Amino acid sequence: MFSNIPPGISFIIKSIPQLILPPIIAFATVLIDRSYVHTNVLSGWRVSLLCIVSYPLALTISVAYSAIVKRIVAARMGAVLLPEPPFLEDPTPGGLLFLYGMIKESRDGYVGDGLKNRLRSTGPTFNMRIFFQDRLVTSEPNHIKALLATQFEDFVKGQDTLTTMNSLLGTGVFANDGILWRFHRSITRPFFSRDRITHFDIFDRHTDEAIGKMKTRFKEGYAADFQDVVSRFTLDSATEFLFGHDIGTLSDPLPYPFFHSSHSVSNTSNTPFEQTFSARFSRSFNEAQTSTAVRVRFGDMWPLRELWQDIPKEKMKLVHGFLDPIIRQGVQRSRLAKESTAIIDTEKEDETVLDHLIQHTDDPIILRDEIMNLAVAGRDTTASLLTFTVYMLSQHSDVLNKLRSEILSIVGPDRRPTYDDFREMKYLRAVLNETLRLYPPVPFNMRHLIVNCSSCLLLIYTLGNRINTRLCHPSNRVTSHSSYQRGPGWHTTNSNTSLRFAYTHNDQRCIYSVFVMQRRTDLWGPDALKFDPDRFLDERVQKYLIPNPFIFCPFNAGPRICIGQQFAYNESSFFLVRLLQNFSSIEISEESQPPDSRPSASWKKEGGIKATEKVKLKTHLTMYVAEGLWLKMGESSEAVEDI
Ligand code: HEM
Ligand SMILES: *[C@@H]1O[C@H](CO)[C@@H](O)[C@H](O)[C@H]1NC(C)=O
Ligand SMILES: *[C@@H]1O[C@H](CO)[C@@H](O)[C@H](O)[C@H]1NC(C)=O
Ligand SMILES: *[C@@H]1O[C@H](CO)[C@@H](O)[C@H](O)[C@H]1NC(C)=O
Ligand SMILES: CC(=O)N[C@H]1CO[C@H](CO)[C@@H](O)[C@@H]1O
Repeated sequence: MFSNIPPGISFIIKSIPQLILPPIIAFATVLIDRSYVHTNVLSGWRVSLLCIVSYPLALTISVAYSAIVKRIVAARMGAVLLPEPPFLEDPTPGGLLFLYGMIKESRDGYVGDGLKNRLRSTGPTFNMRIFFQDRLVTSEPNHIKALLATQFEDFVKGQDTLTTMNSLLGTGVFANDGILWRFHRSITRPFFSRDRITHFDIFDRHTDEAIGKMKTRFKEGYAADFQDVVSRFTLDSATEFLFGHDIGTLSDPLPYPFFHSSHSVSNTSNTPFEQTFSARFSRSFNEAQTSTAVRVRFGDMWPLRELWQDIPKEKMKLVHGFLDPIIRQGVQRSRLAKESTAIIDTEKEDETVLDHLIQHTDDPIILRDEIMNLAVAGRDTTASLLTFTVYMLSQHSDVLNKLRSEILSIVGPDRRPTYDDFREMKYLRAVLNETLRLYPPVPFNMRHLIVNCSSCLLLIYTLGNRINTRLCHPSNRVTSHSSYQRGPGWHTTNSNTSLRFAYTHNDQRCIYSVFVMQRRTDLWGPDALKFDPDRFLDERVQKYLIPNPFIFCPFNAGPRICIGQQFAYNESSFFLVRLLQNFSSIEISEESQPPDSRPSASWKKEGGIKATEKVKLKTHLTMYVAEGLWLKMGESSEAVEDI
């Protein structure tokens, strides 16, 4: 019913009760007061003052009330509240100081520092209250395991996610829960689990185009924005395998560094390049995603930023306009095929994802949404992995040389790589894994805790120095702690185990950060902040990863684990092999890095990985390099290849 009303307006309509209730109650109180106490000084300004004061008063009362209720319920269950950062860290009401810090961090701070600093005073799982709303924040592998796998049913994407993402993704696998999610996942997944050699043809063509473009640019003596190149590569590849038409963004000219006179691409005026369809397409697609990410950041309040217009929906118009005719044609083609042949040949290899989906539904909206879900899920993530991998190669020539010699010895200098090659290339996998560990493309994510009762317990107990987690419902009320030690999946406890029950409540938001977790020195060893692919191959695997597999979760885990994981490994491996067949040196071009994207001077002082960072990291839904990654590469000479 509200679908055509701008989000801001329907938000305000829904908020009317909250807006008028406090002053009405305040006014009523005064009336009662007057009739009983017979004061007749009810002047106009008093009433207005009362109405104004009624809002903070109502807020204070409701915040205090819910805090007291939580405390009582928790105490009754023998639980404590989740630790919170000390009040001194943020004495402002509603966590405004932290919110300000977050906005500042997103501008020139280092990703995740805000969380890391709080974690120091609270431990890896804590409660962060912003706008008086509780958020469980965790970077603890056992809690992430509970969230994603063992207690999957209790932690959902939730209605908020669906509403926020709807303009971008419509209905599809990404933002749905329950039966709808299961349906979307079941029609999408099989496409990724079959043998598809044709993908390699697609990768090959676009890889070659990308490498050719960069070669030309390097010959002119300029650096190229590698992040831009791989974003086009993944978009062209994705569109081709999704619906058989590549958008052709790679055929458009590459941007020049900021100091060059024809640096027209990031210039928002209507230069010819800006007018090309592929540029407009990828711009609309980017802006739709960025404006969706802004919604996520603003929490419940986002509709107020979109009073008159649904911004992502507006941006998606161009994308939909392009997709709709392609989908209509696909549906028509499949109808004709069905009419002309009595027996439907189900064994036939589906050429594209669209061909595959049409076998399950011919609803054009479902088809379009499903395609968009895959495009959003697969494009920037893979571009991010490639960008950070090559960034790391530019900083670690030893790794670059080792990877190159693996490529030359297994694939050789010019053969096209195959899947069997990738299976043999242990070091390549390790390089990708190490990049995914330090620079996970999806650094932060969120779930909502839902339970079919008004309150529930997140049981946190420590075993030695590990923290473990179990969610339990109040129906099995805590009478004695020992009753929890016998159930399935429980570690046997001993005397140095202390049990602590932390209370959480229905619809609590739970933020988890694989970025923070995958950089923890207590989980990965003292050298956790060092980029070292060998940690996935030497004794450190046995020591850290094998006993505790949830410390590495770049694709998440459990029933919602990334559908495209193998596809992404295939695509990135292919691109990297081809890249290193053509180039033997990679250098970051610091002078081409736009001034805004250079790391803040203060990072140097703070040491660790931050001190050696050459670029500024940013994150919307995925992580990326601010203003692009500007590189120069040296072509591999014949002499080097002659081994
Ligand atoms: C390096 C590349 C990639 C990374 C790091 C990555 C990471 C992730 C993560 C963390 C999730 C979980 C999101 C959540 O549940 O909130 C996810 C889900 C998903 N990914 Fe990927 N992804 C990558 C590439 C791809 C590709 C190439 C595709 C498809 C072409 C893809 C398709 C999907 C889909 C459809 C989901 C939703 C699954 C569901 O909710 O059931 N991903 N991915
Ligand atoms: C964009 O290009 C126009 C001319 O086409 C120029 O006047 C303007 O200064 C440029 N803006 C930026 C930000 O480079
Ligand atoms: C990389 O990580 C994946 C996913 O966890 C794992 O299956 C694979 O064995 C790892 N490869 C290497 C070489 O570490
Ligand atoms: C990766 O490539 C191999 C070889 O073509 C294929 O068997 C496998 O299905 C691919 N995986 C995905 C998810 O594309
Ligand atoms: C664009 C370009 O020059 N690509 C080359 C990269 O290397 C492979 C293998 O030597 C060649 O086949 C490509 O032509």
